[in-house]
Amino acid sequence: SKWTVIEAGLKCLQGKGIVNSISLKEGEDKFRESARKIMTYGAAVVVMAFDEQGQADSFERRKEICKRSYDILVNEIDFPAQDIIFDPNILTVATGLEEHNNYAVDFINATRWIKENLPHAKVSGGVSNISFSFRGNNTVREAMHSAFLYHAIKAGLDMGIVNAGMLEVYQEIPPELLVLVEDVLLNRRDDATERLVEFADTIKSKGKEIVRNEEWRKESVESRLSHALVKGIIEYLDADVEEARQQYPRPIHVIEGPLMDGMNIVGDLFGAGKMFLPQVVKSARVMKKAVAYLLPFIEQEKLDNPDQDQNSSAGRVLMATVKGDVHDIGKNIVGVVLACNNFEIIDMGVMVPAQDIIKKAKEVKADIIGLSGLITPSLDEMVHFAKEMEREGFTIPLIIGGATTSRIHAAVKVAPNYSGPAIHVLDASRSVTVCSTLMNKDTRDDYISGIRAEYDKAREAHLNKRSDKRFKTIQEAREQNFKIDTSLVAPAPKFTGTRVFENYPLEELVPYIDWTPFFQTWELRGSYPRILEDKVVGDEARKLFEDAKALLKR
Ligand code: B12
Repeated sequence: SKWTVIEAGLKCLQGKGIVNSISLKEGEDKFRESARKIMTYGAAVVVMAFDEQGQADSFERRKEICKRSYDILVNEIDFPAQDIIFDPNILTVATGLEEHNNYAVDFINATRWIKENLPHAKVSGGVSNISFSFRGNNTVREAMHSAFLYHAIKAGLDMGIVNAGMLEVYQEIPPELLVLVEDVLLNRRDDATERLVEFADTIKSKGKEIVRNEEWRKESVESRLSHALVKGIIEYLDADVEEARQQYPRPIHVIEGPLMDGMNIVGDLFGAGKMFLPQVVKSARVMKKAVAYLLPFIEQEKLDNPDQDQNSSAGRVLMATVKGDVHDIGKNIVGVVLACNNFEIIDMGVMVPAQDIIKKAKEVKADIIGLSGLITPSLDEMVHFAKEMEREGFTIPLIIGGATTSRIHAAVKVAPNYSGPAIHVLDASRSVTVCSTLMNKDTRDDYISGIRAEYDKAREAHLNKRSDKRFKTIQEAREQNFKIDTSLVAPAPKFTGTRVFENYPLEELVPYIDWTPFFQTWELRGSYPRILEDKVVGDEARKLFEDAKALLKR
């Protein structure tokens, strides 16, 4: 950490830098001095859990050093707490030394402690250290990295340095290996290291390539495509996509079917913290390559289709992913599907500022503007875009889509800001019907007024739901706090453990059912039993409730 080099770097940076790293190794004065300089450049800082006595290697030492560093930074020199990233040392486990056995657990607990006790501070770590004992055995190392990340992220780890090529999908770690790895990481048994070393020896000599399990190649083409997407494997992609293309009636069906199904699995695993960003990037690449393979066939299909008049476009759709958002797989698919249906697509790509889209729409005389967005900030950007369309006097339809958008967002937030039609479209296949209906003079007006009526109702239901909530003042809430009657002694349970009821009359359970999730599943908003009296959905809720009870009696 040569300060002159760091400073030269900070001077050249356009964005916000992160200095990696400072610590209390050389005492508090040096620590303060470096931190003050870093603050002058507006950079963030990685603080190693290191002090005058050396590196923290227990939970207590990690806590002590991080707390001391935090107090100096935040309370003494006013360093912004959100710019502090602690690195509480990921140290190698399974070394054979007993005192190393709890290293991963200590790191995870320290992470949790930092997130709970040092407000706004972040936590990072160098992940591959954890598996250093298994150098040369990538199968074990990859499993260790993923399992470690899985648990550390749950405890609050914000970032980690990891070789993206050395990560297994948590879900895909063979169960036998996962147990052994987690035994080591979570220090679950005394012989955990020996057992993992023993297992590692059985696969060591084979090396990564040879041990790669190729069983998945024997499965159906749909499963193979899913597997390739989840694991980011490009090797067999063209052959598999070709096989699927020959099996499915139309090339577009391969996108809408197995490829979309595979991406949904990726989405679920990512959402559950079982896949990590670098892996999702690989999946995205596989998806793009598969779509690229199919495109010429889709084009050819259009040329071969004698019923379609190639010269007259069904309409000109300007598509873009909104400013700040990089997701484009969904937008591209919608573009392809619409193009297959004779729409002319002008795709502006990703992260497109509202003003650029507006300018382009005027220039190309777009019939419809299609916005895509998948992250929460995109929802506001879409609202902003609707306002801009209004300000610029547009009347053409605005269609919006992407995983985080919804009908209710379109109805409550977007539509009220634009006097033209603003419509949420759930997926690519629906985009064709929506765009075709909008472009057809005979169906357009009825469709738009139908959507407006539907959105008015949705907005009303939404407002109704909100006005249901009457909040107490903080004073009232405090007066209602839970009063503990300390004189009461909890009775001892009659038994502890599990009791199995073989023949139990299930109707006795019915009064205990929490019906609220049931109504939610049917998209009727409100809590049971109040929902039965709700002004908007009460009638439907009561009917549904009667049906459900009748079903239970059968
Ligand atoms: C792949 C992916 C990525 C890839 C994107 C690659 C690419 N070129 O697109 C990468 C790895 C780059 C990425 C990055 C990030 N991602 Co991401 N990503 C995903 C993931 C797993 C799949 C998205 C996808 O492609 N789905 C498949 C397509 C086909 O579905 P779709 O986009 O919904 O499109 C369909 C419909 O919605 C509709 N549609 C879509 N657009 C449009 C437009 C119109 C006009 C119409 C009519 C219809 C329509 O039709 C499509 C086909 O039917 C999702 C999870 C998920 N469940 O969606 C997360 C997800 C969207 N990502 C998420 C996050 C948080 C991020 C990051 C912030 C992560 C990070 N920490 O850096 C960054 C964002 C960076 C940024 N500024 O945008 C979150 C968003 C959460 C939120 N509410 O904000 C999600 C939901 C994951 C999660 N559960 O946490 N991501």
